[in-house]
Amino acid sequence: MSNANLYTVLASGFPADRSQIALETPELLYTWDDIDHASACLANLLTSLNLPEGSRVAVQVEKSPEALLLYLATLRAGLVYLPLNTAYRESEISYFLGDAEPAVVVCSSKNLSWVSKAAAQAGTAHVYTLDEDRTGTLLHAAAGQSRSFKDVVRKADDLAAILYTSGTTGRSKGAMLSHGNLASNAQVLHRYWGWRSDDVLLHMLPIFHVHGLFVASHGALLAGARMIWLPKLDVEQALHYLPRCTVMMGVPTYYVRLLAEARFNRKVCARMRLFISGSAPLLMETFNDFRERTGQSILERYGMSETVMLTSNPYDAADGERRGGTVGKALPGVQVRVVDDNGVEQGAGDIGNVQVRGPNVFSGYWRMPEKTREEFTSDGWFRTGDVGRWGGESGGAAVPDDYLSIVGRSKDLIISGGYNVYPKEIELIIDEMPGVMESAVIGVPHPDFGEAVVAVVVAREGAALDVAAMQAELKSRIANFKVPKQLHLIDQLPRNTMGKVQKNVLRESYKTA
Ligand code: MLC
Ligand code: AMP
Repeated sequence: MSNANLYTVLASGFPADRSQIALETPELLYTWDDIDHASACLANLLTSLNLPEGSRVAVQVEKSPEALLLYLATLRAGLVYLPLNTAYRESEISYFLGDAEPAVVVCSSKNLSWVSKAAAQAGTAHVYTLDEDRTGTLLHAAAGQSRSFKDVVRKADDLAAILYTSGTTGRSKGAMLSHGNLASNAQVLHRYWGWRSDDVLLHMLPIFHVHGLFVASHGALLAGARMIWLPKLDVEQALHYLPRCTVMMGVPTYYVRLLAEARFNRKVCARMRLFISGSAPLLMETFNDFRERTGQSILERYGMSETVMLTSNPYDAADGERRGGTVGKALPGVQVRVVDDNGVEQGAGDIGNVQVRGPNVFSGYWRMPEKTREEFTSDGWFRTGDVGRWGGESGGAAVPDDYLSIVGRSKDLIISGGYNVYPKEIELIIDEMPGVMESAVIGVPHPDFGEAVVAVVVAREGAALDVAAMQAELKSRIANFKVPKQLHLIDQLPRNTMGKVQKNVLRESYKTA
């Protein structure tokens, strides 16, 4: 029986000469042998813990090569990887650990005191630290382990990772992705985007979400291609490394920030063959400005935590043009449909709900069978919550009928700088604050983040609210990217005849605020 372990699949693409460079940071070089040996040491450590089948390894650490190695080791050991955004605060982490009950938690040493408290409450037996300078108890514990490891045999539908995505009710859900979900998507993208072993990927994305962890890293690993591994988006560093790179991935903010730098030009991009954007809508203006500045068209694709990648603009000109304002065609093997509220498929040009099916689509939400049932149709299509259209027009020109455009969302979601923010989660916290009667959280256009979070709050009669104190309270409780950039006090929220808050009216009122 062949092994469907995702690491085994990715490693099938590593070059025969393992002394070549796999990963480069500004300070260090890691060969393919280093990736193999170091992930083996970590996998041996995890295996030595004798954890039950399906145990979760929850990780909230700064980006480093070792953080990637820990992910690969978790796959190799057949355990389930659970990445957590480094911006999450204590109450958010307590929720995730309480819900997922991981057997192992790895955190930054600066957060050890509060993370270990949350881990103890969740019944986690093993807590390690890992810092970006290759220190911490995890590497110490792994140091004596063997440098060889036989990947644990996994079936395609065995669980590989859980990715928490926030929900419209304010409660985050863990999307369960299998080895097969991730491997099939990596293989499809490998072919569709023409990955080559001589590619050099500029990797500046965080590695706790689909985009940086799966789409970018898997792409390079499966191709046996080098990654230039930077801790975060840094325009100066990008200008330094881009002339040696061939592929870059980013959320739209990455491209907005590159374009804001006059030194970003054709010469810098001379070796680049592919700029990819996703996770949030790329403005037509950014697509056009980029083409003018560099002579290259950004390839926009669309996906989500529950499904990995779903659609992509063509890479190969033979498959069609890259059309700004669209997310391209369904990827090979992925089925995408646009239906009305009764499930009837819409014709080209008509707007409807986007539903998907395929080997990449997750099996359900962790310990939420009800929620899982709600999000799938009876015939097995996953409801993305996105609203889209086949064909139609974009930028004043007709779009071919097999290109999808995302025109809105049926879920109340804000995407800020590529991070999802569910208004409900923030409204619940604001509503609990003393003196608050009610609140509404909305997204408004923002030149850098695409959308910015704004809160509109109504005070109880006679209560005087202190906006700065409310902001500070929010900052202490939730990840910084969720904290409203502005908080407005208002006498009453606009409501329709059904009593529902009219967020569209608020968005209009505060769009230039
Ligand atoms: C940072 N800040 C943000 C923010 N990121 N505010 C709103 N939205 C964001 N996304 C704020 C912080 O709160 C802080 O404010 C200040 O900016 C500086 O923080 P920073 O961390 O130094 O910011 P910076 O490094 O500039 O980060 C911006 C960014 C980053 C755009 C580079 O957010 C980023 O890398 N985003 C990528 C997200 C991503 O990978 N998404 C993929 C999801 S997967 P203060 O006031 O506290 O100082 C997915 C599926 C798919 O969606 O299809 O891919
Ligand atoms: P997440 O839950 O973090 O994985 O975010 C997934 C959501 O991001 C999708 O449901 C879309 O709403 C959005 N998204 C991803 N890619 C794009 C894109 N290219 N254009 C518009 N929205 C996108």
